[in-house]
Amino acid sequence: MAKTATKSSKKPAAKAAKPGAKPAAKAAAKPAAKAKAKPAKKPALTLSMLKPSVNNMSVRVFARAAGLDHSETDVWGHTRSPEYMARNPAHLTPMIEDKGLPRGVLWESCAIMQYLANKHGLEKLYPKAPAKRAMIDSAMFYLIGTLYPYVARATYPALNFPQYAGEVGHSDAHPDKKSEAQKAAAAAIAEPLEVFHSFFRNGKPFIGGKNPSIADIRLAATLEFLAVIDYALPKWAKDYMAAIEKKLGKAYTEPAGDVRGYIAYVKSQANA
Ligand SMILES: N[C@@H](CCC(=O)N[C@@H](CS)C(=O)NCC(=O)O)C(=O)O
Repeated sequence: MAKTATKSSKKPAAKAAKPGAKPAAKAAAKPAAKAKAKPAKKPALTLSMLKPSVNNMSVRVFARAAGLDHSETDVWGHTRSPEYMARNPAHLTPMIEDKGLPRGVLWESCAIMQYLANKHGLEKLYPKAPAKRAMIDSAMFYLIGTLYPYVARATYPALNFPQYAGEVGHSDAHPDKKSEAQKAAAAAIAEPLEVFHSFFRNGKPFIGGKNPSIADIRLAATLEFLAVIDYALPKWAKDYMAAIEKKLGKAYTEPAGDVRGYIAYVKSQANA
């Protein structure tokens, strides 16, 4: 698996050793080829991300599972800075910067996974055959367009995330009204969730078949948020998430740990 370098956008990158600096005695004794070894090259692919976010978790899991050499920059508190907005007027994460992109950057988690899977020929994660690929695309669009808005409305208040303009949670409505809306959104999750199970998985271990696809990564990551409201996931969903974690191993658990850590933190604050 490729190494992932993570840095915070607050901290400047560590200074490289000055050219011409005296080599240490040991290094000086070594053959010239070794002493002149070039410093590791910065990966060409960089990911700007927020650790508590499942939109970001999706791409972070994907990049690790695909073994892509990349670096991560934590942009917490910086997405609306003039520098970030100049590159990404939508001020969103995840965002990648990759050579060859017409505008230099790309955001939207699913588009990022599709692009990188296309670019690197990752057929196991994103099948090439049009009909199979269409099912993965359909599952991801359904997730972003239908499931995720319910998940956001149900969990963002508990996560202390800002809610979307025009919704009850964003308004100055009475707390009872907000709670009612949050409960309605939580209740609405069951139907699309079942669609992923009965229609998209259709008896297979994953939407992608025997192996998790980018749609599976996107779905499992999304379901992580539900722990913040102690949502009672159906047994199949718990088993499904465990199966993805088992298949992907550290590629999944490492980014999931950031989301889970944030959820544990907000829960401990709420109970304090
Ligand atoms: N549909 C997008 C959602 C991206 C999104 O909502 N990103 C949020 C974090 S969860 C963000 O970066 N917000 C920072 C901001 O708006 O300033 C995706 O899947 O990538």
